[in-house]
Amino acid sequence: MALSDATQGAIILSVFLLPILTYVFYTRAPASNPAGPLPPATEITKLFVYPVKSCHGISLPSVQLLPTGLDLDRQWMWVSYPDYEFLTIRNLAKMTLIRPSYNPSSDTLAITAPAPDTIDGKLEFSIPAHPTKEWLSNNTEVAAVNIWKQSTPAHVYSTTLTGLFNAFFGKEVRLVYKPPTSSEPRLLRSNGAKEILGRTASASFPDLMPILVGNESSINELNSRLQAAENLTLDVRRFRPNILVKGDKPWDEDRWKTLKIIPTTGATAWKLGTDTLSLDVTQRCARCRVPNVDPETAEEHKRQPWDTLMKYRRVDEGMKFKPCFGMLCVPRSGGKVDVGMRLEVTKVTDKHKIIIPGGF
Ligand SMILES: *[C@@H]1O[C@H](CO)[C@@H](O)[C@H](O)[C@H]1NC(C)=O
Ligand SMILES: *[C@@H]1O[C@H](CO)[C@@H](O)[C@H](O)[C@H]1NC(C)=O
Ligand SMILES: *[C@H]1O[C@H](CO)[C@@H](O)[C@H](O)[C@H]1NC(C)=O
Repeated sequence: MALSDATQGAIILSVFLLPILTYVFYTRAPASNPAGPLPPATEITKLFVYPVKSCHGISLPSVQLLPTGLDLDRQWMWVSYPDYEFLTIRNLAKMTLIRPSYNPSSDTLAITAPAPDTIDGKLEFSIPAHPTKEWLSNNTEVAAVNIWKQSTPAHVYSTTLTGLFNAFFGKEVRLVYKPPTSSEPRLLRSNGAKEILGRTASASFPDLMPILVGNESSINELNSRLQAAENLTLDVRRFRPNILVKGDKPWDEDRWKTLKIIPTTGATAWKLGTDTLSLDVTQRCARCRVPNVDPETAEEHKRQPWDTLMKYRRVDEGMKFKPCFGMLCVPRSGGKVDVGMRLEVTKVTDKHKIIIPGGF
């Protein structure tokens, strides 16, 4: 009996095609991840630190990645006196006019601000960027300071150094310092809390996490919208990133889960046994209106980029009423990071969701 065409077709299908289809089904690994395939490797184009919280940033060609973030980043902060409550650019836009500069040969930070009631007068003082215990005991006193309803001990600088800045703020203030290694660390909360992150991690004075990674392609995409709407181009520094990467696909960072930085040969990582620096991406960075402030002039734009971001960047389920820009990270291992190093996304996820900590 001759086989019908249909039967022959069925035999061919089951003998040849089915095993192939089964093989293809089980080996299409990227498509089985709902967050999609890993993006191609990219490159670090800028490194920024903001030594004094809420003040102007510094771009560096190279910096140490510590367990608490980039060295010199937000280790200092201004507080009110006598209640030691943190001061922030959120309600004091002019804080961005306070400019730190770093002198590597003397390892000092010079802090300047415009002197009030002068044309170009400056207030200035200089402090060690990596103070010794002895210097700290000579020039500071320890007190508990408050940041986002968290109390943490810090070194309060003598007003013989910082007193001139009372005039800039128009009230009594103090500069405080929390070293990257502390016997009483400020523990991370939110998505960086131990029960979420899986380990204990801390930072000096960032709002939430030690590191903000930003992607140039995303600021470019935002700028193309702002350009079309209001002939406006914003500098990425308004978003205060620490590590800026190049990229081709805007907003791809929304799904990043772990990152790896490939050091130049000869560099050593602080986590022995690894030759890479790695970061856990804990969450998206929900934004307030601080990016509306021009970091050079302290002028606040009435609408942008807030209005535009609100239209299309409310992308996090945990914080639906704020737009997101950039990804917050906690270092897993560290060492020297240079501009030009390769950055790889090693894991992606579709499960990012901001946990709002108490006090915010
Ligand atoms: C600390 O003060 C002592 C006593 O005045 C002085 O001898 C010492 O040089 C100071 N050390 C530093 C690092 O400033
Ligand atoms: C856009 O802004 C630039 C820089 O501020 C200005 O020179 C130019 O004339 C503006 N163009 C339009 C169409 O308003
Ligand atoms: C940013 O960088 C990545 C590098 O992995 C690139 O592939 C991606 O398309 C870029 N865009 C964003 C924002 O992710």
